Amino acid sequence: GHRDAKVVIIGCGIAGIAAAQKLVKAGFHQVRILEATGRSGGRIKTGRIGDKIVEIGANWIHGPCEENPVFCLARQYGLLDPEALKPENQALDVGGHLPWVPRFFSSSGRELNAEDILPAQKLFLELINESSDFQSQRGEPWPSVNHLSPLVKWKDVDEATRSLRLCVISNMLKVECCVNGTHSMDEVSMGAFGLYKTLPGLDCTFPGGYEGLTQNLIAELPAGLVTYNKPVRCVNWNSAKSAEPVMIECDDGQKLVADHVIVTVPLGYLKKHHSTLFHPPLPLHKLLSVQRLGFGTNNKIFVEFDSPWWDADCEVIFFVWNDEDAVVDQVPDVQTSWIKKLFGFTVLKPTERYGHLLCGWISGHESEYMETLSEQQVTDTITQLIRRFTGNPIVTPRRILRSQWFHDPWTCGSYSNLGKGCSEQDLDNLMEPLPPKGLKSQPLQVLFAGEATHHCYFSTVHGAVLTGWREADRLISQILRGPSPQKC
Ligand code: 6YU
Repeated sequence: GHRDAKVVIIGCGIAGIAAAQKLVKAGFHQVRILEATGRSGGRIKTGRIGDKIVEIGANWIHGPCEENPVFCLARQYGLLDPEALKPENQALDVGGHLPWVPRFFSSSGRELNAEDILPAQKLFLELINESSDFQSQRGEPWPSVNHLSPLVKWKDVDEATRSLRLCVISNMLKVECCVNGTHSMDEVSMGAFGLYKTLPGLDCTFPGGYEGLTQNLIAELPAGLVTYNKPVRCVNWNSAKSAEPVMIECDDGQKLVADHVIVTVPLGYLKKHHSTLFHPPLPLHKLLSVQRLGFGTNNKIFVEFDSPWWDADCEVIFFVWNDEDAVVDQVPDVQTSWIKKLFGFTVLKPTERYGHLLCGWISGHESEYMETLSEQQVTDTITQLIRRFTGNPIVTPRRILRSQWFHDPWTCGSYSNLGKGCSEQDLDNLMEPLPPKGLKSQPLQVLFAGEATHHCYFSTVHGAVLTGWREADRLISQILRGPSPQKC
């Protein structure tokens, strides 16, 4: 019957798992997942620092509400704190901006007060919101971030105050680089900014780890459906004779045959390996979109202390460099000053669960360079940084733990963004199955899911889930319908 079709899913991240779940539920019994590594979850990855559970990859459920499939699954599996389940929490709409209690420290070793910060924050939010409303056809709102400073008027303040506020704006740009997973805000399309949609609900975490989600989903799949340590080297599809099955070559030389393949490898991996991963190569329009869409690095550096040097109510700590009033989000020399890209730390709460644990955030080439340093080098630099900004000469971390997503050979970065010159069309091209349009009557051979293929929730876990379901549905509906014969 139709449900005998052989379906191979490449990648056991949340998108691959979601696709398998839907196909199995629809009665498909020849589904398998090939995963390069020895674990499932991909960029959902829970780790430990000492006895504390921390997230190496995805951190929050962005917008936990009824429309969010990750929230619904996590609730169903009983993985959330009671707080996150409250209807009030689901109704809060903060438009993606987190209402956290901040503290600001400057490189001169003093804490900044709110009056110094508020005008800069207000202006920055206006600029960002303005850009989100920007229609792509009107072009980019500013040519580069360095062009921001002349736009900033603040007439009746002295030069020192103006300079400090511009330094604060540089800090906020670095935050934005982390959120967007980009090296510089100059590299993302502000015109396309409005495509990304936020959901209501105050972002929440998984107290027992994000991997609880993937493990619960895997446990519901038939045993043995996932093959681990099985990297796929090449997908041999056939543009001409698409009625023939696809042949998949693995790194270990094994060859597998499938009627349909769902590719869920990260966009970063695709950018690097598309020429060897597909035979024949991807159609040109698809290839150009793979190249145009952005995929950047955002890493975390967890730092644990014996006792806190921050206030009990503090939720986020920003580090403002005094010499950045030219408005910059990149450092002049990566090797000597990569640490300037780290915008600061979020405080892990509640303290009873995490102790005195901070999470530092760093994006871009500076972050990629940080990955190449030893843990001791990173620890030393972080220690110097904190001592300088707090003016406390003896504060010493107990230990650190950092992520290294750029050098992860199966990810090659953190998550996707819309690069300059990107449009919705690029997302359409990326998710378009093979054989491409024009051969519509042919059976689907290769389908594309994964975080980067979602129209408005790219770069998120819920986006990835929805793309796995979407491609499973695409296959189910075509198979049940049968390849539509050419109508005359
Ligand atoms: C979210 C969050 N979060 C932080 C960090 C990271 C990400 N995300 P996978 O990669 O999981 O799976 C692919 C599999 O394929 C994998 O297992 C590979 O091993 C395998 N593979 C590769 N090659 C293969 C081969 N050849 N053969 C076989 N197998 C192969 N998302 O919702 N909340 O807090 C964060 C964060 C440090 C790295 C995140 C977050 C992103 C998610 O982790 C990610 O989207 C999904 O897990 C991807 O699942 P997948 O299945 O597609 O791929 C305005 C505007 C701006 C827009 N952005 C704003 C939103 C902010 C996004 N924020 C993220 C922030 C954090 C902190």
